[in-house]
Amino acid sequence: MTVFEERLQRIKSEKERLTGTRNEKLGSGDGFCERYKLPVLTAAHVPLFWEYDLNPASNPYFMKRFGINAVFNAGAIRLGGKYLLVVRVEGYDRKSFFAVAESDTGMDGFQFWKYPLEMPETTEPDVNIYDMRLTAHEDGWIYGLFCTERKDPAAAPGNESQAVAQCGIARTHDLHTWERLADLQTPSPQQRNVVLHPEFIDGQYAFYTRPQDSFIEAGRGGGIALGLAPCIENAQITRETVIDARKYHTVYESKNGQGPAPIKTRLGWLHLAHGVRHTAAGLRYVLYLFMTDLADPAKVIYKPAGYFLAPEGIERVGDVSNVVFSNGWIVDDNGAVFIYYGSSDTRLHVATTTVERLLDYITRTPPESFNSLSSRNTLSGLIDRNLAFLSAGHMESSTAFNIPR
Ligand code: M1P
Repeated sequence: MTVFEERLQRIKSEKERLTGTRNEKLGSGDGFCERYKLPVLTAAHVPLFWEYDLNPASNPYFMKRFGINAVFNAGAIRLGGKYLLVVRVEGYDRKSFFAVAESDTGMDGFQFWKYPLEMPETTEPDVNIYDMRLTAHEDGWIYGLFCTERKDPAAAPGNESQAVAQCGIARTHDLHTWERLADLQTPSPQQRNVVLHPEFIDGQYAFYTRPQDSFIEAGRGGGIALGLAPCIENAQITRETVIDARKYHTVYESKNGQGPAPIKTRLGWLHLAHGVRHTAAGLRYVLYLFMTDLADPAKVIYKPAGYFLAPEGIERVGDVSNVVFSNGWIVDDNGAVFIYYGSSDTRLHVATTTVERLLDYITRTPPESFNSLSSRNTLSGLIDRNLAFLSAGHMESSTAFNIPR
């Protein structure tokens, strides 16, 4: 057997095993959602015919000719009975592009479409594009908003890192054919994590933005803001109102960003977001939830303290370690929710829950109290109520809970 034949056979069967493996729920967790043993997509899931030249004459060693480094942060939508993800795929060359993967279950069996997605450009070509948020808007289009990154024209000579991030906008009906619109204009010098609200507000298109001073740091900016634009074709926001600000000593102290488009529920708009804080080991990204008023989407009405989902186990390690990031979720007709999240800018996972469970979480988890004493008192309140409940004989025997005297 030639090197080509041996490697082809081995890699082919590894891929078949990977895509054919069913996912399994992990242990009891915290009750907010179920997490799964396997990522739903990794770099190893891309089709063989993307990375390898299949002709033994031009690829005798069966080498990769276009290596894929990572597959992560995905926009998500349910369409034609399928769970569809618009995934951020990053090559060995560091460039990201989008590719659609579909599954019948939403938890496993994701298969990439034949070609990566072809995103048209504006007159100012993108250098790097990533993190698409999909919104099925009430105007009838499906919008994909994403980050478009270009070198900062104001960068000093020799500075090859200074970049400008802005919000690219494209629309489609089927995820196959895309119409690119002008990039969003806002008063902020940088924009990432921009998301289109699914309904008009005051007859205008509504965007969640993240005003930001520089490419990485929020600077004087930061916080999740809401801004309105009269049209989408040349969308321009003149005022960004911060609705969920950064705050000292919280999990979103350094910066935060809207995740996918919010879900409309009977109690309010349910938002998933990421919060970032500095640690001695670098930045730590976690996911949190908050809810805004149906009548006034700029008003936060519930916001549990702390994180909803933080990186665990293997999720903590990758190209940018200690990161979970979500820009896609799907709600089924039966209220099941599929949350897709990237870990450490390397792979993509799913967590499942239901709208009712999230409403319970958001309304019954204590809000942030901003200092240790109040936090300790919140916990004491729960202990008091539990002990009173047990001593009233509502549960078998308090000894079963190992309560010290
Ligand atoms: O590397 C972590 C994340 O960093 C960015 O998010 P933010 O703008 O909030 O810092 C994005 O590049 C995101 O893709 C990435 O996962």
